[in-house]
Amino acid sequence: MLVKGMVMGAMPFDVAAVRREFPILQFPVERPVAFLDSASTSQKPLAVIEALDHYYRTTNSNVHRGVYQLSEQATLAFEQARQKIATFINAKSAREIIFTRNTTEAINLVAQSWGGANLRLGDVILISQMEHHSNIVPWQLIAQRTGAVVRAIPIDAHGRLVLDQIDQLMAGVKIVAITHQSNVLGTINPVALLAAKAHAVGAVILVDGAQSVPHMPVDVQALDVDFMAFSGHKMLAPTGVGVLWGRKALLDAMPPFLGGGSMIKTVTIEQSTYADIPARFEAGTPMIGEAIALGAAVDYLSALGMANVAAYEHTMAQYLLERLDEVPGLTWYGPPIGPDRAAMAAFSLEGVHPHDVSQVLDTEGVAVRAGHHCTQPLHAALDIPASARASCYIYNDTQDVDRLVSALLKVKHLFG
Ligand code: C6P
Repeated sequence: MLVKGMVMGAMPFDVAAVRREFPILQFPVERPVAFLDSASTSQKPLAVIEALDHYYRTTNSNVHRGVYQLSEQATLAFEQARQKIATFINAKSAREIIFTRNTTEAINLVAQSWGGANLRLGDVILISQMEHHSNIVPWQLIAQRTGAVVRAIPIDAHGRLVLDQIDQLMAGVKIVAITHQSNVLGTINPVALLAAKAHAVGAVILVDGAQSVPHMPVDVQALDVDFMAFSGHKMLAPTGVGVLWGRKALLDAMPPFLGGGSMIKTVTIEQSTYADIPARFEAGTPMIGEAIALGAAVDYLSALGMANVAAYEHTMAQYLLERLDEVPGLTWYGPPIGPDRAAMAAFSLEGVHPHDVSQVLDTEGVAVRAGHHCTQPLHAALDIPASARASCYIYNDTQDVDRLVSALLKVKHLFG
């Protein structure tokens, strides 16, 4: 299927061809799954599966250690993946790319390392009401250690940040830690504006890119942010690998997060000196095959073109919201369709618990997530204990959404 809304002059987005690249979407053969839970984790294309397989069949060995051929090949492939990721987000240098386990670890790294070195009693850490727990709890932990306080930007009825009072909210702020795209509301936040506000008061800004980097072009220099955290598994790569990007000058000045092998220059029983970045923040044997496979995922996404991915997903967002409007008693959350709305929708179905919704959808071969999606403060602000959530990616088509809506009508019927 070719879709409208593609970038001028670019190849049209052929979702049928994309779907064929994902083996899991062909199973079970009688009724392949309508996978609408990519905000949780994405499916993997053959190119990524094969990159991981190829690494273990041909190259497996430790990196930065051996002076034998296999180890040198593994090191080269690992460092090439780092360079691909740097190019993907327009980092100035591959040295600014730190491999972590996931977004969560990347944010904890900044909170503990940068926060431990820079936060003092009464300093403010500015987050928002729509943050994932991964961008709340690490800040609470460092606030407890340093005496800093956590403040949150509220959200409005459409699930957008309330920015009228932003200048007042910026008073005393040392770091802004904000999600680029909400994993529940689908809101795309104005991070460039928040970066300017942060810098105007001498603060730095960390962006939680877990839901943005997989879905849209992200240019860390154009956004003028200081740190960006994201997870490989949400952008077609395996689990176990994530990324922290940081400005070189900031990373250079930060103390280690974890201690161990690879992150040192010299060690005596009394003390150690530390390696330069990125090694300083990569203690122990890293996730080598996974990082290489993340490089393959970046190649795959780059070949599609991130502007094309974003344009296609915008058409899916529109279709999803329009079709959900047809289900009686359904309320979806987040902004209406527009440039700040992603292709996902968390929703409530009147009189039916989200877990029951999800279970009945599952019997129809439709996979959605139910619960609080690691955003309890957001659900408290929405005044609901939980929600069901459908989220799209490059391999979802309108038929997946049609199956979702038919199954939701069945849920309505079942629960009267
Ligand atoms: N959200 C979801 O279903 P990790 O687990 O470290 O890879 O990603 C954490 C994370 C951080 N920020 C945002 C905005 C996220 O959406 C997530 C992960 C998943 O919504 C799993 S809870």
